Amino acid sequence: MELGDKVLKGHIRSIGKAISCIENNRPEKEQLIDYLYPFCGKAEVIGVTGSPGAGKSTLVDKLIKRERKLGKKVGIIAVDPSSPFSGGAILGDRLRMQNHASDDDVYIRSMASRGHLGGIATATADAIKIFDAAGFDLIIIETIGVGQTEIEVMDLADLVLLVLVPGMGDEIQALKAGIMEIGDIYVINKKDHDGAQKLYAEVEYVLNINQSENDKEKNPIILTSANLDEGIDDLVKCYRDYFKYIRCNNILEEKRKKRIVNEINHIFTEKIISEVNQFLHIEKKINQWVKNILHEKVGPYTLINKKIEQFIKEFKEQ
Ligand SMILES: Nc1nc2c(ncn2[C@@H]2O[C@H](COP(=O)(O)OP(=O)(O)O)[C@@H](O)[C@H]2O)c(=O)[nH]1
Ligand SMILES: [Mg+2]
Repeated sequence: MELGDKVLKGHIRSIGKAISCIENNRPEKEQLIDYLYPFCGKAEVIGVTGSPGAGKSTLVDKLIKRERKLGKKVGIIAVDPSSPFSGGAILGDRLRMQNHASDDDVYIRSMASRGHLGGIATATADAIKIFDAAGFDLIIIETIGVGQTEIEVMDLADLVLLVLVPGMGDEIQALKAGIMEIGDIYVINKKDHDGAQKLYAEVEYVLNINQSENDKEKNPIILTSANLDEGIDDLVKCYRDYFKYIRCNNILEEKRKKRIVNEINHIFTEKIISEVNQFLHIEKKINQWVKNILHEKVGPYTLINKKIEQFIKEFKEQ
């Protein structure tokens, strides 16, 4: 497979082409992903999430710098679930990461929500495989905001940095709303702003009350000033240690297994639904069903159960 082979060689334009192929859900997508699959599993995946303006892109830029010094190839996927196009926010991100524009071992790709059949999380999962097979050592996924889709996207990472900043007010709301739980390492950025220490204490407090007595490994909290390049070495050391810890304790293995379960569920559900839709010609029938429910007051459960029964009967007779 020509495109697949070029991706395996790390050919940048082919990586771009391969990602476009999954974004547009081209027919050759499945073959491409499965061709690359045996070469996946080596890359480490870090997720970076937090409110817009928290400094995620600035931070990622500094992380790229550190990883490049160690000779690592770094791929960045900027995911914007809220926007149908790769718009302004992502352009800004590119600007903040432009220090690496001429470096062939850094590749930044943005993905918007437009037209992803199985959802943007599935498309991101495939993009990760492309980077992985192409020999990128580290893949960083940055989401634009924090919401349900972002949480799904963060499930794809081996380790998640949750970036919080003082004075935004919504941070403590986020802690309460359970968004906190998606973080493995808590980064309090803009430590040059007032309130950073106070936020540190609050985060520590919330983490303490949420952790059980026997939870030995605490989630680290790191203070940074991304634009001043402060605290970044601490952060890098912290996630390196964290990777070691999750590798040794089988946590990484379990995370990856859970991810495969999600992936199977996603692909399976999507395919079954599409098969059933085709077999039943649901598109053609749905108006009649609406009439049944609206005018004849047939309950939706009764109607759908009856249709499924019919479907199974017809299917068996086939
Ligand atoms: N004062 C201060 N500003 C920062 C810091 N980190 C980032 N910024 C600024 O915050 C703004 C938003 O940063 P950006 O990286 O785009 O945030 P993102 O939306 O989370 O990706 C930019 O103007 C950055 O220069 C920091 O540690 N301290
Ligand atoms: Mg950003």
